[in-house]
Amino acid sequence: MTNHPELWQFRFSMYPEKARWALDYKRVPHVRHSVLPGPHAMQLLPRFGQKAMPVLRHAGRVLKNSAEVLDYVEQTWPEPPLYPADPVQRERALGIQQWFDDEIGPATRLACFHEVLPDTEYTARRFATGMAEWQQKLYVRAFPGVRAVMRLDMKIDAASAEAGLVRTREALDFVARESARTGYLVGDRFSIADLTAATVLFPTCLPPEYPVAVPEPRSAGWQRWLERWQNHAGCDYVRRIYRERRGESAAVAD
Ligand SMILES: N[C@@H](CCC(=O)N[C@@H](CS)C(=O)NCC(=O)O)C(=O)O
Repeated sequence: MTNHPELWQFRFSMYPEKARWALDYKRVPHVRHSVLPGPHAMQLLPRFGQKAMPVLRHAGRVLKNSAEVLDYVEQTWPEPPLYPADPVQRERALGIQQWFDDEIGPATRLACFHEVLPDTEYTARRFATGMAEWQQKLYVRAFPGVRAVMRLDMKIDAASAEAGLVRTREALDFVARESARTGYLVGDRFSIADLTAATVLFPTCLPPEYPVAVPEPRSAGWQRWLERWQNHAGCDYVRRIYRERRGESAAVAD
């Protein structure tokens, strides 16, 4: 048994990356449990009554949503702060977090998945990053079934992907515009708003400091997706925030 916080995650995905980043930023030693799309439902549901991640367990508490996880992390390990001290700025930062969590994240994820899910071997191996070779091989074989469930679950089709593309552009425009004056989305310092925006946009801009290795060479679908956005000023912002603020892992097991 450990006293460290335990984080359940998909290694490759955006909302768990929010939680990892907050824990790393505050240098909180923690344990990560990595699962795969598909089998994750059986691992998470009986334990937590939900299958979406991140889930954080610590000191008898279970936090089940990235915003709740980040709030708990902020209250429990206040330094360095992710919430602005000024109440008006804090409200705005939390509002930006909510917009990215509830609207931009699901829409952009769906549009990106629409392009990358057909790349069976690549996408399966990317999801299974860090797992043993035999597990990766098995997962590649199971992936067509997993993909079908993902498409149904997230309602991924050409029309929803088109809408997701529009929202991705909207989000990139937003971060480019709002960060133009000070470099940050709220006030003149890094906050939860920047952490959330950069995280939700990492699969679109793929900053070099994104801490999970991705298989190379990248698949045609993902490459197409990345090339579509890489010259957008919003990606300059995402890359800069990662470069300056992402930092090193504080995990004791991953
Ligand atoms: N609003 C939630 C979204 C969580 C979410 O969509 N997590 C994805 C990974 S990025 C997940 O676990 N999906 C698997 C599932 O729902 O079965 C949050 O902020 O935590």
